[in-house]
Amino acid sequence: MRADAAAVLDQNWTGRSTVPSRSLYPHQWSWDSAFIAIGLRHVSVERARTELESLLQAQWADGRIPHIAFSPDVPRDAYFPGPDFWQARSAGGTETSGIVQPPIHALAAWLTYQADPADQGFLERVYPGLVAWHGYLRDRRTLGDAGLVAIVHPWESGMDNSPAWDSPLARVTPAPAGSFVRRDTDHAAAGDRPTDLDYGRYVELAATYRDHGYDDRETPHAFAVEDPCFNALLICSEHALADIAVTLGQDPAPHRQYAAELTDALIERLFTDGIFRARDLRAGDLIPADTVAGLIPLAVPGLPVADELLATAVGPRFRLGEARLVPSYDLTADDVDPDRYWRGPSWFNTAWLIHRGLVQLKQTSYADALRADVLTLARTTNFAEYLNPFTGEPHGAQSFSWTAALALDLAEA
Ligand code: 2M8
Repeated sequence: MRADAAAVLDQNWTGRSTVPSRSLYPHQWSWDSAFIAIGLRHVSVERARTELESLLQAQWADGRIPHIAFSPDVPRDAYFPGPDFWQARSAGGTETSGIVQPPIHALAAWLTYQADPADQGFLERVYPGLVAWHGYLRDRRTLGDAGLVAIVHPWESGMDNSPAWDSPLARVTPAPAGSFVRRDTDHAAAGDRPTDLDYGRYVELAATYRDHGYDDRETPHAFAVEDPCFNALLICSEHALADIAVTLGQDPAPHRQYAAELTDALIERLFTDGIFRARDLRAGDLIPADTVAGLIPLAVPGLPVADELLATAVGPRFRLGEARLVPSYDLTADDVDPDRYWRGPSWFNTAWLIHRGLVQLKQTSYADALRADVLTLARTTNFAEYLNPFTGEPHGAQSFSWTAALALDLAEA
């Protein structure tokens, strides 16, 4: 499995970063690169560093790390929405998208550094960009009044088609179906992917942001949501920034302080019924859908409600220990769909994050079982993008980079 996983990462390596999939996602994606670096460090720490540093070259002057850095070597229409749709460039001139993805990069940088602690130069190079990234989120994306950061597009959650986004998305008038051409359904079964209606809404939200110059003060942001996964990963990454600061002889206190404030706000604002739920800032209430995003705070160090959250993970909604990996959506929900994108299937990145939480909580038997399932399924699915949580049947892309990388990481654990 290790050799095959390393071969997937080799096939998908472009010379300075790794594409998630040669067919479906032929550019550099933000949180994919972070997950990829976490596994790549076991193959080549030099490549893992390059993966993260190339992503930081796509960072904007305002600190945001865009969700896609486009490759000039790929046809401009290979992926939709491509560079001609977004019309955006980084400070260094890379063509990019204008939205973001969950901030797991500082944690990835810290883990990459630990693979070769002799190279403090890497931390010195990435620390300022990572601080600026979190600064963008804190200063421009604290859209509610509780201190949590908000996402302004479903793609920013990384869980694009989550049932949690159905109600806030329903308020968005979709772009007309004929006004754009999807590319994803050229490479993946239409029944596994979001519907055309949802795509029309994604396009409308992104076009509105673009037409306001990606300015968070000017854009009306019809979709504005406090997502538990996004905020939990920001907390994990603030702890990582504190560790990096200590290593570099700088003051970790502001990072620990922000992490503590976010943790308090996460519990105060989003914890209910044994799980974290997303808050719709436009409607002003919690979104009732229970998704795997609500379990990701298990990875937050010292989470005071970890026991209750673990009980939910092993209960009927997610069946940790019985289901394959961890389903993306409540298995008792009427509209759970075990095959459709983020509406039931299991992903390897969420399993990796929950495994990390279980290890921190010293839940060894659950952690070991989940790790074994990741290692088995990575091999039997040919490193699938996602899979059916009842049968393990693969869906989406194969030879998918973060699946290979995170299986490799757990193989080393
Ligand atoms: C998926 O998202 C992209 C848009 O960013 C898409 O559907 O076209 C998600 O699974 C996301 O989490 C992931 O980063 C991306 C690339 O693997 O694909």
